[in-house]
Amino acid sequence: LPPKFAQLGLAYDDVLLLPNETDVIPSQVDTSTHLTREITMKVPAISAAMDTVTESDMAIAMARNGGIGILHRNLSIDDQASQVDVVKRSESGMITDPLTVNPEASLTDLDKLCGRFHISGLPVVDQDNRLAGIITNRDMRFIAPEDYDHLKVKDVMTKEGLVTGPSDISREDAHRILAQNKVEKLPLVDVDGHLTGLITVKDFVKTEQYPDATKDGQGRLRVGAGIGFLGDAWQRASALMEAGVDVLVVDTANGEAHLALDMIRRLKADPAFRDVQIIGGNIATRQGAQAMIEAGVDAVKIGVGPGSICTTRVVAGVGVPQLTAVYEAAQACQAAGVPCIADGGIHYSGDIAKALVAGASTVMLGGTLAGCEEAPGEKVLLHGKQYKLYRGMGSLGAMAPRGKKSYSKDRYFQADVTSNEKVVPEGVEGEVPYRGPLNAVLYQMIGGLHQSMFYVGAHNIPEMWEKGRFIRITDAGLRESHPHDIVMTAEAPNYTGM
Ligand code: RVP
Repeated sequence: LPPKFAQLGLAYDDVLLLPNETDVIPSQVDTSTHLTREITMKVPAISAAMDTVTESDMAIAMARNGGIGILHRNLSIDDQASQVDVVKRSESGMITDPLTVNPEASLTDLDKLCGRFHISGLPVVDQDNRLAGIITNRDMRFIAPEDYDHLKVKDVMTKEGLVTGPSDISREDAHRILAQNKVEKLPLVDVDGHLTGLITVKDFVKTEQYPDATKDGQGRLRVGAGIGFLGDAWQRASALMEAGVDVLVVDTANGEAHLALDMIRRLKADPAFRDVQIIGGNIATRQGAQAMIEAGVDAVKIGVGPGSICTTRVVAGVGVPQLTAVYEAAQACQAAGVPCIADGGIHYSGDIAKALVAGASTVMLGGTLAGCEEAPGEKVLLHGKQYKLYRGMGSLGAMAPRGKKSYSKDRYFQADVTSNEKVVPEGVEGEVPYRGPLNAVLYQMIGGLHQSMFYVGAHNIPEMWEKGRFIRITDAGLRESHPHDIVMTAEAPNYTGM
């Protein structure tokens, strides 16, 4: 037999960071980082591609707060692509292909469109894309919803004295015109009156409100999306790319699978995907990271089995304790200049710091964010407390949903199983406490990271890699780390118990 035992694997709870001499002020640290080779972010956090974590609301909130969301793929290609569209249209410097409405459309149709994209009004254009008017909630304010069906857009839109700007207007001029005319939307038109763009006041406000937002070159929020590698995966990738996705994540439980690596190679070789960054995962060893790098990924995602809902380590007996996995994989990644993502098992803000010190550039969060307002699903009341559903993508519910198609079984290479009873789950389903809006949760998680950076003496993430050192601890050390010998009587916003 060949030698069988690798090194000892360590989890986040097995270590602590050593304090250092420091001149760092926690509020002044720089947490900016690389998501991929080409995309940078101000906050090293990513929301997981899970159907109880990231849909468009979460992706918008994550990008506004300086991170990014990866839309899950347990839904049809059209639905996933339209979620990309919702994020990309949620705010922008200038919208070059604004949503529009036809003068003949009913107010019911208009209302649906506005609801879907969370917008308050639209430019109205004729068949030739000539601006005919604008319709906003101001025009709709005194119309009873019963009348929506028989009234048309042209009956209520504003058409006189339209305030417009030229196609090549500067941001400053646009702001001035909006302010002078006290309007919220500025359609841009060419010399023949064709609509060429739209600038809205909301976007100026959002830019001030969210200075750290992760945005593309056109000022639109960035968004990622998960894809597979079997069946219609290529079609999915193409549809997402056309909708404007910034990052595709080839998402599998075993990134060393040849099919996943082939998908990455094909995407990287195709000039059509030139502007889309490709993340590959998950792997948990140095050799796994190396395979991803050789396939050409723009970032490597690390984690086999650390997820809070994951049973891979018991069902298959496979995995690597996450701190060691990150440290090992990061050695290959850093040598190749490819950022890596520590995915799963992050419970406390201190774990984010440990993942970064081990060599990661960012962390991916599932369970920590599933309780947020912006995560999909309703709140449920259990024993007088509010909870939200959280489930593994390898759980029975996600791989064999009753009466629905599962689009993500292939993450666990179970695409060919036809009977639901024959699914072998690698995850569980449950509830996590409701935690309110994402910005409050991230504030605590990233605030904790700022404190870590102060203790470590790191002004930025590369200094975390350089200066951070771990000390291994025992069970007694772990017990000592958590609150002890006290009955907690108040909930802390950043501590949920051991
Ligand atoms: P956590 O943040 O600890 O809840 O872990 C989230 C991660 O767990 C995901 O990003 C994904 O890599 C992994 N996952 C998702 N589903 C399952 C499963 O069913 N086993 N695991």
